[in-house]
Amino acid sequence: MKVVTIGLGYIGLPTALTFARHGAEVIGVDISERTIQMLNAGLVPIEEHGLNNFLKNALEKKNFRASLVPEKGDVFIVAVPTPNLQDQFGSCDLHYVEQALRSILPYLEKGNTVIIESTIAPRTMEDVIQPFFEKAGFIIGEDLFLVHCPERVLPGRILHELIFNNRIIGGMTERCTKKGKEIYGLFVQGELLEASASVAELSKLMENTFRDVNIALANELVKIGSKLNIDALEVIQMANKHPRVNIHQPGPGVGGHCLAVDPYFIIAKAPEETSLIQQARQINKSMPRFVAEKALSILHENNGGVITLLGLAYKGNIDDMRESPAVEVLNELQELSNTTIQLFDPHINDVGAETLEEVMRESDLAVILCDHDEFKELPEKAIDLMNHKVVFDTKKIVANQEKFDQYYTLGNLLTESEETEMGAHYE
Ligand code: SAJ
Repeated sequence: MKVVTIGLGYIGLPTALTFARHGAEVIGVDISERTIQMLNAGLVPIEEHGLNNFLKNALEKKNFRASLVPEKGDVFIVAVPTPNLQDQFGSCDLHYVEQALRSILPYLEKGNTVIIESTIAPRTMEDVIQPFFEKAGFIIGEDLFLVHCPERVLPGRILHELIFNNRIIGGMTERCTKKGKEIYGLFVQGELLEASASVAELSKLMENTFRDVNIALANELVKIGSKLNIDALEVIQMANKHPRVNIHQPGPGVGGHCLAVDPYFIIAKAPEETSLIQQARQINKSMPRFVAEKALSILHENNGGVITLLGLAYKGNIDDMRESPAVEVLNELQELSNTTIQLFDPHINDVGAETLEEVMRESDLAVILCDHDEFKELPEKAIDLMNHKVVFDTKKIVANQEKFDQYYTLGNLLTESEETEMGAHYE
């Protein structure tokens, strides 16, 4: 089987290399010359556990090659970004997908299968993609097989989840679905779930929306706890002891290219029907401001002037800053004050300081914004260099809390003077 993958990013590259590892001949196509050069030289442009090894192996076996242009094959897999359009509701921007489809069209032959892995708005396969190929003369389900097979892997665990997750195979016809199942059957050990393309599209979007809405509930709880001086994190721990309750974890906001993007694709298609989804988005988007304000009130309590932000990625142990709430916290802090801000992220090169010692020196407050392993046990040497040993741990991951004079989380947000004030209020 010869597979041509279009897009060699966070999803396309691991997918291409997984096909190669399982015996397919794979051509990976991308519009970035740098990506192509790096890959053919054996260098992986992104951080993802195990990917280096996969690439090395595939190049040695000569069953993977990166190229700027597609070529003929049996299966074409489109895994390009689908960002939000800057319109009223942030609808799905299909222009990379359309560009990818135009690029493969000259190489398509009867009997080929085209798979869209990119996340797309509900009804896109039926209303946009099928008509595109029909216009080019193909009969879908007879001489071209068209499938939407949304990726569902978690960054940081991609190579494992590609194999073991269940996979929705949404064909335009039954024959299309059957083709899709044969193709992913090469390596997927999870269930291959048959669905229509429209069901596949909306399922994928609802998975991330489910998570977004549930995180919003946890974030709202933080605000309630902060107002009533009740530890929201402890409340979550207690409530989750109930067998049917699973409150998610609050944080400085929701980032990444999925949870912060996908719900808008549904909202844009059904604005009147999505008030809960819209409200959840608003709550999650309000968190960076909330965190920035709290950080400033802690800083002022200690008459400090220097904040250190630890972690700029959108979540722990990855190097991805897309839609990162940490960057939003930085923007909010810059808008709200002229405090000196120092930055550090051990997974992201070229931004901020090089070491924890360097970034904590003379700092009055360290704010942890993502749960990188490196922050779990902050070195005493670095803490000792701080001007005030105060930390605001928005992910509650620091194990050696006793090394700080003050330890704040999203569960205990009141500074001493706020607590005194609150006591007076209730007396
Ligand atoms: N977050 C919280 N609280 C939580 C969980 C996450 O604040 O309890 C935050 C994270 O810090 C991060 C954001 O949410 O900023 C998103 O992180 P994530 O780990 O929930 O998800 P992603 O965006 O890395 O990957 C998601 C996954 N979807 C689901 O788990 C339903 C993944 O399986 C999808 O493949 C991926 O989106 C995608 O590509 O759609």
